[in-house]
Amino acid sequence: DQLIIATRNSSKAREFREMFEPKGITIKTLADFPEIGEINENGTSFEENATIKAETISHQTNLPVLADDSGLEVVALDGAPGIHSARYAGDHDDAANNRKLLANLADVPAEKRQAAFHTTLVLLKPNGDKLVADGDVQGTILTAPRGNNGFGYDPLFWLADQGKSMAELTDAEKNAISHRGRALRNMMTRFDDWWEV
Ligand code: ITT
Repeated sequence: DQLIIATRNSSKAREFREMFEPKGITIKTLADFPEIGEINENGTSFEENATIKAETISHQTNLPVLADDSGLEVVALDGAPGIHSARYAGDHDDAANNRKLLANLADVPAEKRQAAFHTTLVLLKPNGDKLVADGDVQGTILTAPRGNNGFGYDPLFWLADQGKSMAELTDAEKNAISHRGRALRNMMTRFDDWWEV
């Protein structure tokens, strides 16, 4: 059995691989399909964007596809960067995105820096059968980066319960509490029945 993970983000791909390979499913990523070009994620929600990615790739490969659309929602910024998280500062540049986030929150005090990571997963078969799952994790935005693991906004995302930033967690620790881990476990409760039919 094969499943394409619809991502060019190698950190995301690694987080997913750890969940599916134990089921005997062969994971492919977009790195295995260089002919698939840039996908225009022009939807207005996480689910729409994940569905656009999954449909485009499933049509081109005739294989089942799992697409993830995720992002950071900051309360004091009315939910920004949200679906624009990857290109918040223009290009897809994590360091520039983090600098812009810190600058936009410069005057926001500690008690008003609540944020959440969100993931919507869309799993799509070539016949159009679709499975959707969501996951969130709550935290606050630091005033300076901490930690070197993870990716994206992880160094700025503080987890009070852990006493660590998301970038100070190992992959396994992050999977256990993250938006993506939660969405994936939510999906997995329905996956086996869905996959067999
Ligand atoms: P693909 O579309 O190829 O999967 P991407 O990185 O562009 O890769 P998204 O469109 O879902 O993925 O954008 C998500 C952005 O949100 C990502 O670039 C990060 O900046 C941020 N993000 C998502 N999940 C994150 C996580 O677990 N930790 C830190 N930042 C995250």
